[in-house]
Amino acid sequence: MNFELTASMMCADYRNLEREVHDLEQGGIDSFHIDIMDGRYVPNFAMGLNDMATIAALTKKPLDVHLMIEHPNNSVELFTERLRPGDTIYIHPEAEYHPSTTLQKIINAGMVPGIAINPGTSVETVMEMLRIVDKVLMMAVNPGHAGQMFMPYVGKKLEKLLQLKDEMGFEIYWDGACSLDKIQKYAPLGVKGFVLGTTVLFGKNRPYFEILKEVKNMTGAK
Ligand code: S6P
Ligand code: MG
Repeated sequence: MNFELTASMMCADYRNLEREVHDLEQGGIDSFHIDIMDGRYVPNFAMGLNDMATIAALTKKPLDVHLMIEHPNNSVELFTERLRPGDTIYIHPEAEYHPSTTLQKIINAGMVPGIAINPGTSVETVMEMLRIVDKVLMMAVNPGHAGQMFMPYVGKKLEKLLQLKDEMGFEIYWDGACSLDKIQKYAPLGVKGFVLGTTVLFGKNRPYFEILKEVKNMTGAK
């Protein structure tokens, strides 16, 4: 089975960010998930341009930037100019008047375009955008915080997305309350990647390499 594991860096230990990035990379993480929150689109502030640029400078692995901000069209260049070709930017379609314009800016800058779909957002409302994006971040919790409860009703939506992904040309990534059993269930069905936060990876007082090895062994990852 071939799938990607991404580290949710808002959960990292900021006392030594360099060591965190190094240890995650040594442990075999595939990319770094950067949650940007503006205190308006979501009721929290998390990570900023400096955090993002610092992590980008510390690793050659891809960055996976999840914009939980209002009207990302107004500031998307601040992100694209600090990222590298091949990094991903996800926007929330509800946060934008013309999300396809913003997605086009991301494409023109050489980044991978993605949308994040909240638990309460239907696939039908973002259908045309599925043709534009390469990645869909399926939120299994309401956006805003780490360590939240899994919303079981997203399972039905995930089934729909799995049916559409090949025809419409996108990959599905899981974000929020991602546990081992979710990876075991959904990776074989075609979910391409999983964002690991406090549920599996961070704050466990165990080395990251040990946890990541366990996740890979128990899920048959290559
Ligand atoms: C939530 C955010 C996520 C979380 C991550 C935390 O708004 O987009 O990326 O940081 O999912 O994981 P966990 O396992 O603590 O829920
Ligand atoms: Mg996220």
